[in-house]
Amino acid sequence: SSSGCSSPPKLAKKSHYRVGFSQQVNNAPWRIAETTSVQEEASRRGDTVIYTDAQNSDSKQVSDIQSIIAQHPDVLLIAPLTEDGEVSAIKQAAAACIPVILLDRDANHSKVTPGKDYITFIGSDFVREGQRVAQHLIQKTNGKAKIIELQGTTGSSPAINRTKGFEDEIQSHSGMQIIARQDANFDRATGLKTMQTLLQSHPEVTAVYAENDEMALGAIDALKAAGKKPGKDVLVASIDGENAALQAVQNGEETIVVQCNPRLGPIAFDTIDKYANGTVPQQWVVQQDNQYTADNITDALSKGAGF
Ligand code: GYE
Repeated sequence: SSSGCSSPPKLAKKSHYRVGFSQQVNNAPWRIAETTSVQEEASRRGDTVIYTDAQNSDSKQVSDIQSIIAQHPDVLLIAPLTEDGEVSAIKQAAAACIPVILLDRDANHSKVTPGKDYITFIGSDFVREGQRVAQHLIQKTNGKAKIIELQGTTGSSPAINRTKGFEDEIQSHSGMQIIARQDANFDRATGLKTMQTLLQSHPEVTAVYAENDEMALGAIDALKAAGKKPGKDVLVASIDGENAALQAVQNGEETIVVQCNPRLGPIAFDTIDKYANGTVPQQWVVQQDNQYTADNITDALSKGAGF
């Protein structure tokens, strides 16, 4: 590249690193668990974190990343809000010879390439998560359901891939019908409002697929307010594994929660170590996920599975 460093830039081995961490938003259990995991792992190692919170804004996240670049960290962790929104900032970091790792969400591979513009993406298999929800609902309903799909933030890698995994999986089951799908921004209040509106036009709904727990919990409140029993009249399924959703599995209001494990700090810092030692990581470091249903929820809760 014109800047004179390799692609991706090398990382000199040190006993302690200054690590930039650009978080997209920090407003709900999943993100707070992720942020805590990164901060705790850094302090365990005596590393320093330069932390920013973009408050759900692509443009703020770009300027956050620019301000971190100006402080010359050894390495930069980015949890990008959307697949396209932070692409320019990822390239700016690389041009400034700062190696980047994408954490929890990926970027658009037609615009940036892992192993070149950034070291790797560390996060879950979102397609698989969506498939797991679909397989459970197909089995639970004998392949017959009228589904409302509450989608995550438009343009984000988990929303794109959870939709794909779920919809590809139900495609061969003609009785599995999506009667409405809408973006509810991975947010509980938006999930509640969206579900209230959709229930008026689609009272025949028999299942809700929420692409994260927060939206499912909002949908459960909307169902109750409309006089419907979640878990009986309408099956509710979601992804993440936060405490309140695991409680909903325990009390029968949710039929499945597929885990998306937010504890990414140890994996991120291990990957930094490997890279500094000269090992080129895989282009995708896959986080391992569990799933929770009536069959294993008591055991999972006793082991502190939630967050
Ligand atoms: O499922 C959701 C959060 O990017 C994997 O983002 C993450 C998702 C997670 O807002 O709750």
